[in-house]
Amino acid sequence: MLDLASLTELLDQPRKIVITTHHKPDGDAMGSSLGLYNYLIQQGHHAKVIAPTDYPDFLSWMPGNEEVIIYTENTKLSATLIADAEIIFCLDFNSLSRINEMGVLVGESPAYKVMIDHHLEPEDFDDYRHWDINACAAAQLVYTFIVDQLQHKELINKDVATCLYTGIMTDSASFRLPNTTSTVHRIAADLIDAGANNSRIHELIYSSSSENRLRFLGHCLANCLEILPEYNTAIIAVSKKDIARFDVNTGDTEGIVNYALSIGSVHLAAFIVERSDRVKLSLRSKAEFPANEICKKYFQGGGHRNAAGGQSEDTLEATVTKFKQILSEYKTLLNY
Ligand SMILES: [Mn+2]
Repeated sequence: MLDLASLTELLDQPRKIVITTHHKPDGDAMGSSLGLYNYLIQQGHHAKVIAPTDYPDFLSWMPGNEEVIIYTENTKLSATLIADAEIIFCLDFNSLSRINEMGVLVGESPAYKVMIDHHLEPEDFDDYRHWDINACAAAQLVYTFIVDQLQHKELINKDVATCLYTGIMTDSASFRLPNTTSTVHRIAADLIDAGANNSRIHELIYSSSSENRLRFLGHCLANCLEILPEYNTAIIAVSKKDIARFDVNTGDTEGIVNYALSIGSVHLAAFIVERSDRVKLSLRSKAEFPANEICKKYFQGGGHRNAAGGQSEDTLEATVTKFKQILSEYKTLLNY
């Protein structure tokens, strides 16, 4: 691993830079990427954000969004940019498998790779690393990278601030998760001072549902929610048929699991959805319960303690049954 000080030197001159993030980007993935992008272009760098896949409309308003390249829609251009890059920033992920086929291209590129991330157990593909699992968002680490490492607080302009605020807000579940420290609030305050309109950002992210999405949410809560009182656990299981019936789009399922977790007695919530090729699980937990452990051990996934994801090649019914059986192993931990 190289010293970040030499990266600071590298960035003294305009460079060809690619910024990428994990597939199916969320608010932190796009917020951290575009935050860094809006910083780098002020320094005269030739920077491009390449997202491995598309992302929902409620994330498509951030400054610089119109310049984002979607890999699956522009494979040739993306491959050229990655091969020609001098520096590739890898934000909000730490394993090349998280960027699908792009992982091979990034791995083969002669560019310096910079990991800015807050997930557990980073893979060893990077040359530079700004990594902290205690950070609530990759956007928080982009902030500290710009301010503490590069000493460019004055370059946190309105565009940078808007993107970074969005990343921090979404990944901390609106400043609610246990990793929302006083430092995070101070950074958020700095970003507001730099021009981020916090109220407007909340509105753009959380109050931009489509009618379909809201009706789908209603269906999930009324018809698909199951509570297991002995495990303080709630499950929302959704079939392919439901997805088709409500014309559910990318991002429409995001956050639904949090409604299940909002029940006072629920310590663990699972959103289990049947997709075309596999079943996906999204887990959220309160306090110390390790949602990521279940995903890692049983569902080829992982994540953070309070927010994790996984998948299964079984049917929806079989996956739900397996999940319920696993809960007995965690009964004591769930009954705190
Ligand atoms: Mn993140």
